Amino acid sequence: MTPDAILTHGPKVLTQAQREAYFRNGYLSLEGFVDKSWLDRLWAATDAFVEESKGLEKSDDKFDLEPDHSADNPRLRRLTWPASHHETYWEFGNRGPIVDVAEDLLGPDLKFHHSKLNFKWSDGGEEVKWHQDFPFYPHSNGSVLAIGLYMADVDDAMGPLGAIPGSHKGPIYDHFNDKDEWTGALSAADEASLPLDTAEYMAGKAGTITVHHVRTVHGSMPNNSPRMRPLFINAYASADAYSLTPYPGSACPQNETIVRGRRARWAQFDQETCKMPPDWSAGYTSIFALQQEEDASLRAAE
Ligand SMILES: O=C(O)CCC(=O)C(=O)O
Repeated sequence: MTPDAILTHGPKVLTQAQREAYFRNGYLSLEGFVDKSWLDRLWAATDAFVEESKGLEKSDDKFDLEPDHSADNPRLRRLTWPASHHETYWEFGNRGPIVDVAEDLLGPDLKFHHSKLNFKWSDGGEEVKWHQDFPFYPHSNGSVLAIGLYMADVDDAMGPLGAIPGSHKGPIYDHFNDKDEWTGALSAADEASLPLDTAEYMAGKAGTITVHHVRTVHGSMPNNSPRMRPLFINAYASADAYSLTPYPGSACPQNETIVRGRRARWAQFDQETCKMPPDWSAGYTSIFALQQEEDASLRAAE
């Protein structure tokens, strides 16, 4: 759906200025948008998963772990597809307050795409390099976004999400290197062509949400603070934005669920080309493992 068409529908929770800022800049943050009762429920689920992860020595399709993760010193990078693992996460993604924000920015008919909980653990939790989401999950049009929830207070030392204003209106960048291997990140040359000094880092108290457009160039620095930075991300698409690839890896049954309105009878297309991502049908770990080059087999060219 186009921004003009979306703006013909009255907003649920955002002001006109916030909607326009999102369409202009490609991102938005809302301080303290999610209340404590939601955060308490999400933490109850999350604490149990951190406990469960202590029994693991290496990543699997549920937990993405830093290489030195141990029972005494758990270091999670990501809980993959939380909506598939606990009903509270899915209730939040399906009916929580962020769905109103998604509707204000995607229009009245919208689909859930996926969720993930990126921990970025204390004292060195890894960076996420500059990238766009579109090359990971290309759609027939760019009316797709991701909403991140800070489940704890996040300051500038903790690797808050950073976005480059206006970059969603620029090119769709190649996320393969010159050997045609998937890197999940922009090349050094493309980074150099961008005004990285204009990046805005969206720190915020617990309950703050970040919203970024699927084409916005975004990333985050390492977490060098003594506290972890849990960012619970849910991604949505306008109903008329049809996914061009199956969802990677193991099943995420909620993928493509209509969470507001109805299924689109017609797909809308942007007139642009985009290199397709690798075939991940045999498995996918996470952007962290890919960008840190831990599993070369996942990076092989198609
Ligand atoms: O966790 C972060 O800081 C960024 C996450 C992100 O961009 C992603 O998972 O695609």
